[in-house]
Amino acid sequence: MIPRFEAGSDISAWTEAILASGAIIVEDVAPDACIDAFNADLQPEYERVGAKFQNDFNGYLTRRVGGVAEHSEEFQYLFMQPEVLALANAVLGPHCNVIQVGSTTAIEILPGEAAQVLHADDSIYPTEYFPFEMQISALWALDDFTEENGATRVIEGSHRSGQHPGNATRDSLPAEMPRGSVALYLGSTLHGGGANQSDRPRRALVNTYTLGWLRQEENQYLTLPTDTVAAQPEAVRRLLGFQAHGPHLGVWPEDPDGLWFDS
Ligand SMILES: O=C(O)CCC(=O)C(=O)O
Repeated sequence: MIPRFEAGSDISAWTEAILASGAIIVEDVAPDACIDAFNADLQPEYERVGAKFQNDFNGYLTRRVGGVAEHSEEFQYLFMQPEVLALANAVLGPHCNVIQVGSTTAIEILPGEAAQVLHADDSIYPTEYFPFEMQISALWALDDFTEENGATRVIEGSHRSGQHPGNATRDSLPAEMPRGSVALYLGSTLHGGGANQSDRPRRALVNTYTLGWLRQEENQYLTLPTDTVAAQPEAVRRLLGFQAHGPHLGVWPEDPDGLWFDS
């Protein structure tokens, strides 16, 4: 069973559980009003660009929208949720000066979509060189997640298993959870979108957080318009990657906002 927690409970217990199981669920974190507004903001974007990422891996009945900071003011809440950040910092913080976002993706799995191939998100990095976790994902349920409607499937205990489903010893489990809950899983944990056998879409937002010295999966500098970035509070800009890592990596000599030397 995927370990489950209530919002507001002890983060050190979450950290221990995610490091042991590879994934946890925290129930009922985001308020209804936030989810309603976020879904309403994203709907036109699914229509406009959602099909752009359709391929064998993402599926052809799944619509995705990237660069989510640009599309909804509610993003800030979901991106900066303090308990999620505390967990991300607890897992990744020992291996970097600062963490940063890897990608921000809204995902709508439409009825009839097949299950996604199980995978580890950190396979984009040469993880074999590093004996620690490089990223963590926070997948927000924007609808009630059920096995029938395509709840994300997770192989508990598959983290650091060599990233091949054949190396995992257990079956995948659906991360069933009420909307507003968040599934948190390590970059090395095998997981994938479930098959949607219901008659309604299943929506999610997945934000990945990575070590601050890695290249970001989604290039925020090109994805986000300058005005969008400038309008964010400093903590959001920093987490989006608009800062240096320590005194030497990613510096910007002009340093217009004081974020580019010595994070
Ligand atoms: O939509 C989901 O439930 C998971 C999607 C996912 O794991 C991915 O595309 O990396």
